[in-house]
Amino acid sequence: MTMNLFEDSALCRTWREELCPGAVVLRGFALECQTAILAALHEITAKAPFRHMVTPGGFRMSVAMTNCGACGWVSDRSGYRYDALDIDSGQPWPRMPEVFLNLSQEAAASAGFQSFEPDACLINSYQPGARMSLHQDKNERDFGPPIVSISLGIPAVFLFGGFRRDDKPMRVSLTHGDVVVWGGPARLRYHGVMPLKAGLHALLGEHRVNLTLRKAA
Ligand code: MD6
Ligand code: FE
Repeated sequence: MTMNLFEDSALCRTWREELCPGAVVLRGFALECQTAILAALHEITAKAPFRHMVTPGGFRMSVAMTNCGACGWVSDRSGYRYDALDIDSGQPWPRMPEVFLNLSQEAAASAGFQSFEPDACLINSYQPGARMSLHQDKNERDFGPPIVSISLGIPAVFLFGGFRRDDKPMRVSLTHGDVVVWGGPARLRYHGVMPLKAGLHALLGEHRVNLTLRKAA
């Protein structure tokens, strides 16, 4: 009999780190389809370019954003919400590429969330200095489905906190190909991203791009 060190070698394509009940980092989970992801990303940003949205309080966000899928996350003076239309072009957001859908469903299932059906993918682009302050993701209609977060490009320090803004967050380094699945009892934890340090990635240059797939409607 041969020894198998993995519980299920077909499913175990990465190292996993549990952050807390409901949140797991799947290291390198997106690497095997990185070429398809980057090609899809170029098509999306040709139709719906990255832009710096304005917060309801009137501040320009340091992270540039776009979306794909049936709904897109937007912010302007009237608030944060999901909208079927790109408010800059008036057009529907580009469709969700198959590779985003498949990868996020595999990651969700591998973290124990079956039948994940995302309808929104928020795409964040960070340049050195860009940051995301601590927040909860709560514009979605239902907090039952998880969020799947795919990190690409130069590494970032992800802040992963508690259920109150002032709970001291853990710091988790996320790098190219890492996928975080986040749901169940962790779904409403505060989280954010430290100001991005300068770096150079072979495929993404001086950027970090993060995709978060959600079931918004
Ligand atoms: C980012 N991510 O990593 C920002 N939200 O660029 C998020 O805000 C986020 O990664 C919910 C779940 C996972 C995330
Ligand atoms: Fe978030």
